[in-house]
Amino acid sequence: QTKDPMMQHEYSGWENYHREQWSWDKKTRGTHLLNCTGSCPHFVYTKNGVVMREEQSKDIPKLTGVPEYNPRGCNKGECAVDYQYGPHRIKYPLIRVGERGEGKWRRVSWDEALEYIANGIVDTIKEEASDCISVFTPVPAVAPVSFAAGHRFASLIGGHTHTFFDWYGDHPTGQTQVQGLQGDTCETADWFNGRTILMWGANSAQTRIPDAHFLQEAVLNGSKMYVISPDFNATATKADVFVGIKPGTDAALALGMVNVIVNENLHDIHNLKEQTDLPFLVRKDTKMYLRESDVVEGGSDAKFYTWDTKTKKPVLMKGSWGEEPEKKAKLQPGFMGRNTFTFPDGYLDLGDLDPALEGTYKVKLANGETVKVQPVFEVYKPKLKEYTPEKVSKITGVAPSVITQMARDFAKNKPSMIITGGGTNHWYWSDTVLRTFILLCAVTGNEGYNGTGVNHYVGQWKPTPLLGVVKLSFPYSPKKHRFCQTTLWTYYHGNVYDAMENEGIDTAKYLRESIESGQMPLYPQNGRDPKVFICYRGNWLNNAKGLDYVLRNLWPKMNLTVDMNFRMDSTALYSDVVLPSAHWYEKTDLSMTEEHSFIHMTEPAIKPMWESKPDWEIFALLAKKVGEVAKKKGFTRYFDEKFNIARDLTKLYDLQTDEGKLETDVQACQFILDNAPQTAGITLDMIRKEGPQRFKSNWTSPMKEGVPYVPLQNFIIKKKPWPTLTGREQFYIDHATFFEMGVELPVYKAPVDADQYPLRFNTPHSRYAIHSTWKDNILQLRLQRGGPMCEISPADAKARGIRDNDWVEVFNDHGRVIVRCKIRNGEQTGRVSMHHEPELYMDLIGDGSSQSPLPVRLNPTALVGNYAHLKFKPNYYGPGGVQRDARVEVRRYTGSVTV
Ligand code: MGD
Ligand code: MD1
Ligand code: SF4
Repeated sequence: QTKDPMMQHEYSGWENYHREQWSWDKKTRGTHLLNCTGSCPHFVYTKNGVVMREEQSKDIPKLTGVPEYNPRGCNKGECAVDYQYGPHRIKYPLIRVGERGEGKWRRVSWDEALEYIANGIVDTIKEEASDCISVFTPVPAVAPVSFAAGHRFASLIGGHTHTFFDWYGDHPTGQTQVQGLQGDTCETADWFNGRTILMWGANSAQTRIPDAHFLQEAVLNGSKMYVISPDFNATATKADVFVGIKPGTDAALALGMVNVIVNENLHDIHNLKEQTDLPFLVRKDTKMYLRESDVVEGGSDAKFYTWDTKTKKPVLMKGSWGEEPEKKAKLQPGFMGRNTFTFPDGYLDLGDLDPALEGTYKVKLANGETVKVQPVFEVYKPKLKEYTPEKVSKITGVAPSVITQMARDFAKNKPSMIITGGGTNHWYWSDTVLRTFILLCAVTGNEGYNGTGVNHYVGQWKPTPLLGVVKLSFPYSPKKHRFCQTTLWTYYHGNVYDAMENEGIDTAKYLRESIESGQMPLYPQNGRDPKVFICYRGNWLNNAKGLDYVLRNLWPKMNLTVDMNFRMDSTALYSDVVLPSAHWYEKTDLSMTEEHSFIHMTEPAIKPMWESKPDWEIFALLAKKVGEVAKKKGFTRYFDEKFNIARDLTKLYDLQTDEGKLETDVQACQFILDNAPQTAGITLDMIRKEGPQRFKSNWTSPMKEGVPYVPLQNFIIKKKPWPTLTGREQFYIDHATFFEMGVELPVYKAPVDADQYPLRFNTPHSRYAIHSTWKDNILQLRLQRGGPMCEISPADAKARGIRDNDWVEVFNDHGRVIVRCKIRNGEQTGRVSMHHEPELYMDLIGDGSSQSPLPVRLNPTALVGNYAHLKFKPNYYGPGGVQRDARVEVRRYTGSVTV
């Protein structure tokens, strides 16, 4: 027997090196505060004041009957510490000395930098107006305290802040149209409960890394997963069936499935009658809903009828917009079109009523006229009949047998769910796509129960304790705050050419109507230009569609651009002043996501490095400096007529910190927890000691102990009205713009072909970066080709004489970007994808990013703001950033590049 020669060895000196690596003198809580949808709790280990490593905390409480969330993390998060110590770190305040984007800086003191910014702010208020000042900072679910810092500041000076959920293309516009909600989804543990799972336009194995295991576990447990995507993506490798669809044709596929389901009588008639507007009557003469005001003198124009098959009479449906709950709703939650939660349970119950879904009836109007009316379903039937599997197959490229099988599985092998993502949500007509997905669920009764629903995880959009975040962000109330709709702002001030005339759509006309009638807000008002732009926690120039228009037309309008960051990203590079922000392991903040139902925190493992400071502190210091500069300039007070507020800049610091009660980020965290019912009773200390805490309540369903959260139970199970015009899931929208666009009902609209180029341009999310973050991380770069690239099919490459790894130019009339080319078998012919795009600072050629060939395209349906639940509220309704509807050409690039 051989003896281990090392047995007797005493570890000392260098041999102890690795063992020492695994020891620490401090362990703190940490997470990564960016829009990755993960929100993974970590522990951070520190020794002698140096952060050694991070590791998943593995202490999310377990739910019952489903696999656990632990451990949660991804390849990027485990490199977070690199941004503390890496070469990217911004160490000191900087003021630009060269041209914007040139990268020439002067190191300055905090005092000088703040004075520079404060001068710009005070001069702008004095010479222009406070609404010329913009603050862009996204996603309150991630770091709500940092988020609130800039919103609070903007609120107090009368500036405006930007929407982001819509601008990022993440807002589920179709869900707001049908359900009157900003959105709500099941937490990902519930994926395990789906028996039929349609992974539709999302690539969870790559973009929901901490949660992808639930899908594989579901499949192992007998569930059937379809992956519907044009490319054979990472998630498709785990699918039972891969459905290779033509880009942008998903609505046709969904309607083909509905067609099969209805033809085979697999539809859930009770659900349609009780929960949807499909039995509501529509006038044949005007195509408008039959309203009480049509039938009764002095009747409401927001109460609607159905045809009762028992009494053979039109009967008013309960719960519509024209009805007030007995107990009046005090609060209007930001995620709902109206507050219907104070209606009693069971309000939508049909009782003896049997609404007709089909037929044509006659109704006598108040003016004595008799008109023909039909239920919405009857109006819809001829359209639905067009979507035969054979016809849909021609549009989508999916075989009729697959469409039929998928439809049967979805209707019969229940519970069934759709998981959807950017692949279907980033299109011009993504609203109609989502309406068809919701229809599929409503038609089969797959909503409101575990394992069901259309689940949309595009963006980390859900700050569950919303009230606390709102109170911290808007001290005068959100009603006294200027919210700027970012897509519209960029389109308008960037003077973007969208080429939509080629599609017969006059965007300018709809835009003018929307702005002039106050349906969508445009800031600054009174024809002024934006002058000051403060950006932090977001890389606006990297996520800006229409980048070339932005740099050419919008950016030069700014007298002052400021970025606060711990790394030099594209926006920082093009700024006048850059302020060093503390890293996630150097400050206190909270984190949450729609992907799970827990709140947790990050806290300082070490003090902010170099001269960096937490965002909360930076805005407090800026508030103080603005007060000082205002005094020096003798301009301290102004009257904000819009909100009737007398503003005094010398009081700004006291207001920003609420007289010292909100001086630190720790106080601000606790303020949020204390001021929302979902987190009442939870303290920061509890999170620190016990780990992530489950929300006490939630948005559209109750929380049940041990059970994964699913949304919509207040409507489906408790039968309260939906927050829409009709009080139901509303598929018919009788608004002029919807008629003009031909989308009063959910139909298939072909992707936009306004650009006369052969290839569709797809810009999905990368496995090796979270948006622009980590694109520059050496370890992530080593896991791939090491730089920006696009991917095309072998056939497209061959046709263009392109070899693997060639430099290519991806271009159209809007702009170009130059990257290397990867030839990928899994890519569909006719499309080019770019997962890894260059940032402006990567400077390969010196111009362009993936946003250069993408104009900003506003869909007129999202400019509507005068239709009951379709109205502007920040991140609730407004035009989205359309980033898939562009066509490009790719050709070899033979000029010189700097690598
Ligand atoms: P994408 O990656 O844009 O969306 O991530 P996802 O929701 O997964 O696209 C998903 C798939 O849809 C791709 O395979 C794409 O080719 C396909 N697709 C494209 N066009 C179509 C189409 O017309 N029809 C169908 N059916 N499929 C199509 C985005 C999500 O990821 C978001 S929004 C955020 S905020 C997070 N970002 C992020 C990240 O940047 N990096 C990583 N690693 N994870 C992330 N998670 C989140
Ligand atoms: P964002 O994140 O927020 O700028 O971009 C998100 C955006 O890309 C999103 S969510 C979507 S879905 C979108 N997708 C998309 C697409 O698929 N295709 C196309 N063509 N366009 C698209 N457009 C949008 P990013 O890039 O990670 O930048 C975050 C920056 O914030 C810094 N940072 C911090 N800064 C401060 N002050 N404090 C912090 O705590 C902090 N944490 C991160 C970070 O360094 C980075 O520069
Ligand atoms: Fe961090 Fe997000 Fe990755 Fe989770 S998914 S480890 S929070 S970067």
